[in-house]
Amino acid sequence: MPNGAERLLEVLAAHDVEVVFGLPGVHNLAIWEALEKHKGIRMIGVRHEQTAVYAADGYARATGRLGVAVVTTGPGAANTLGATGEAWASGSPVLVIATDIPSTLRQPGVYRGVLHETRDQKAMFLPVTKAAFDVPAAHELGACTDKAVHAATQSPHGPVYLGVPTDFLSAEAPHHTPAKIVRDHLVPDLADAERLIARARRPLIWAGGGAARSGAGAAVGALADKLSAPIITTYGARGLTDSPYVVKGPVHAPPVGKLWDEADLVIAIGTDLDGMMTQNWLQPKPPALLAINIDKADADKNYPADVTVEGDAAAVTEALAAKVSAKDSVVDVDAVNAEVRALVEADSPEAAKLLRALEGETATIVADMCIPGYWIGGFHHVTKPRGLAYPVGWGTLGFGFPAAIGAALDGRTIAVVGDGGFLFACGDLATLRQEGLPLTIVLVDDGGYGMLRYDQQVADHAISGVDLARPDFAKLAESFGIPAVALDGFDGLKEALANADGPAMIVVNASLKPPVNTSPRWYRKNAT
Ligand SMILES: Cc1ncc(C[n+]2csc(CCOP(=O)(O)OP(=O)(O)O)c2C)c(N)n1
Ligand SMILES: [Mg+2]
Repeated sequence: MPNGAERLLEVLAAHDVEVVFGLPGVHNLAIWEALEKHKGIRMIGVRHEQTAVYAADGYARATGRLGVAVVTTGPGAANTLGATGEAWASGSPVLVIATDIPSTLRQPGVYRGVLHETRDQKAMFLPVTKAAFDVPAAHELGACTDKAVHAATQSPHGPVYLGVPTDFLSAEAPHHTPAKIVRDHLVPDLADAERLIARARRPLIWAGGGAARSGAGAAVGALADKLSAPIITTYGARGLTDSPYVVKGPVHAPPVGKLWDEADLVIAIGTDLDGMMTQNWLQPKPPALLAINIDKADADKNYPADVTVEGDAAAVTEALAAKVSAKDSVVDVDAVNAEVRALVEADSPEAAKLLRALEGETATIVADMCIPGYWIGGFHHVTKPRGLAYPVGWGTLGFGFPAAIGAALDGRTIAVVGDGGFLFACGDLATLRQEGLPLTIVLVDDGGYGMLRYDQQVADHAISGVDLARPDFAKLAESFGIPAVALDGFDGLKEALANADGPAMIVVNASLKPPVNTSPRWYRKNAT
């Protein structure tokens, strides 16, 4: 009979998993042995466990599929927590499989000093996962893996922890027939929603990550068409639809924010209207709010909804678009977009050059929590669904490069990172080289933690701890066998991107001012 490790892979393969990201340890080695037999699954060996989960997350965001990470017990599992938290806050379908100490050596509640032992490894993951499971017995390994995959991939998506005592991987494990994942397309009664829309003269559509994950782009475009309603996309929904009603800028830019203020109905689709988008809820409560969300609690936790439609964003929006009557156009979206472009040019000509270099880019872009990343998150017009991954969920610096490794499994990818965040996972240049992935790193070197330097300036603090010694990044990349060029400013960036093929790094020496979508520049202020 196959062992636990083989059963684990069998269940993953039955759920169409083709790639996993991992780092071996003595406890999980049976999985590498099983991979030798199971040629259908590709293991991308990474250089730190944070990368295993970031890459799984980047893969999940780029493809919409399950991202899987395999790590070892104790410190290996703990090393994934920042990345797991980012996947959790961004609702990414990620499965973190970590081994645990042998079940035979465990004394519940007692730390005995077994190699890699943690008193309660699963407990570390509870606050940063949608669900966490410990496999209770070897014969339940298949069923438990199946349950974990279901939890991660069933809406609302999220990361799931699966803890496997190491001895179960080599024990006999009976066959388990995985259950098919079925998506719930049921559309509830829409009468209340229709009434709310019928009354509105100036509706606004606000689409979030849930809309993107359910593939609601066409439906959202159709609804906007019908209602002549502008569409504001959150960071998690950039590129959702190519509808001409999409506003090409963040709601933190006053001409876009005005659309919210002047709307008499906001139709919020697959979004929780979070603090990062709404300037910590300083956007006023809209006169009417219609929320469409698979998770009712998520739908109106931040702004009370007049009507909540609980269901799949794509299915509900499509049905609604078919039912509502057409409305006349009240908002000139092209004029708003022109205003936004002018604002960027006036605010930061250098940032405008960065954005121009990326205009029309068809590669997937993965941005880090760096100033160029904030500009891209706010102002880059993304040309395809899932075309931008950005760690706004948890604000996780160090996401950009390792998540891009996962995204690059799906095709050409550009990681935009700063000199500070890149060093979090620079060892994974070795992974990039080893796997030969189509990933170009655009590293903007401003001599340190530029965003924090700005925070210190506006707070009138001393400039301290933010100017950093850096390596010669181009030489660093070249030492891994990755070709690199260095530019002064963004002028040559478009050409350098066009010339980059396979693993590559472009170092840009430049310093940008943070954009209006970063919190120190939010324009809405508390009345106090
Ligand atoms: C895990 C984590 N640690 C620290 C921070 C705080 N932080 C946000 S931006 C930033 C500076 C990033 O520097 P760099 O990558 O060079 O980008 P820059 O701001 O210079 O463009 C820091 C330290 C964070 N968001 N996440
Ligand atoms: Mg920097």
